[in-house]
Amino acid sequence: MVEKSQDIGRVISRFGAELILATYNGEHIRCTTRRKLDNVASGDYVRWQKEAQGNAVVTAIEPRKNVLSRPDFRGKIRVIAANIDVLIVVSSWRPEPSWEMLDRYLVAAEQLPAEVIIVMNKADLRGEYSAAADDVYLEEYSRIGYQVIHTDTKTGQGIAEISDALGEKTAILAGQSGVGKSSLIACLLPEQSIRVGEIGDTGEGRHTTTVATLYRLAGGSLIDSPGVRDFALPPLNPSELQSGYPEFAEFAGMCKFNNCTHQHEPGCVIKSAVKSNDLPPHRYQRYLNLLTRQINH
Ligand SMILES: Nc1nc2c(ncn2[C@@H]2O[C@H](COP(=O)(O)OP(=O)(O)OP(=O)(O)O)[C@@H](O)[C@H]2O)c(=O)[nH]1
Ligand SMILES: [Mg+2]
Ligand SMILES: [Zn+2]
Repeated sequence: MVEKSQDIGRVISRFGAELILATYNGEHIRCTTRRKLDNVASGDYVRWQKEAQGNAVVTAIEPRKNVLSRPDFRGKIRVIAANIDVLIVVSSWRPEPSWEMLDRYLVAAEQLPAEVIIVMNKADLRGEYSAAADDVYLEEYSRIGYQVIHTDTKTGQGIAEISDALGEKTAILAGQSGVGKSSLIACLLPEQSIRVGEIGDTGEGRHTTTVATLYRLAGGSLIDSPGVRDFALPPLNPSELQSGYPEFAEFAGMCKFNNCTHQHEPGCVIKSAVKSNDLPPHRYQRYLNLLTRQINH
């Protein structure tokens, strides 16, 4: 926790060289940044001061707990937000869920590190749009201990469960465009006007939210982030990747080879546990896909 001090503020959102900052007493002010603070992001704690001309300027970023980043379309790493306690990965039934992308977010959460909540929004569309296999995939996440919350922003189903889970923490909503991240914030903060977008005929979102923005809840903070088409992980070695699979933990050190990647190695307890259904098979299959892709990159 950063101490409350008059010259420390928290970044609400960033537009190029300009920031909106919440001061220690909750007032929002507009600030400029010095060029060297290029990667300052929503959620950062920063030092700021008033200049002689009356404008406010940020002079330094306080040490960070972590940063959530992703490569942009040119492959350059962009910081999305900083100081994240909880990563809320939001999926919906339309646009349809990508379980592989969800797994990649769960691996990213482990690297931050941050706690995870899996939100399945648009519960009202589940009957119409979900496939039988989806129930099986979804059940695997609960089985290995992830908190899964089903929400419907029209009726408010599941919303209280999210705020209960947040407490005084800082959380970020991440996921595909159009799954309803901003709608969830609008539900949690009915007095704020928050822009939500339509989805197209194909069920794809339209990238309505363009900058990450931090909102204050009763106790904690919640950051809305721009929807993605895909979420790629930075390069990771096999053991970093495996740490994103908490279900493997109870078998740690039990494979014949201590650098076992749980693919084709003899004496692999993970492979045996999948065979005997002591580990969820679809998660394991996607782990193998992801491992192959991470190593070939
Ligand atoms: N049926 C249904 N539609 C919902 C629900 N929640 C949100 N939507 C709709 O989904 C569409 C997209 O919602 P947004 O909140 O803008 O989605 P987003 O994830 O913030 O999208 P980006 O900002 O593009 O990343 C809107 O048309 C919402 O009305 C829900 O619980 N049920
Ligand atoms: Mg949005
Ligand atoms: Zn193994």
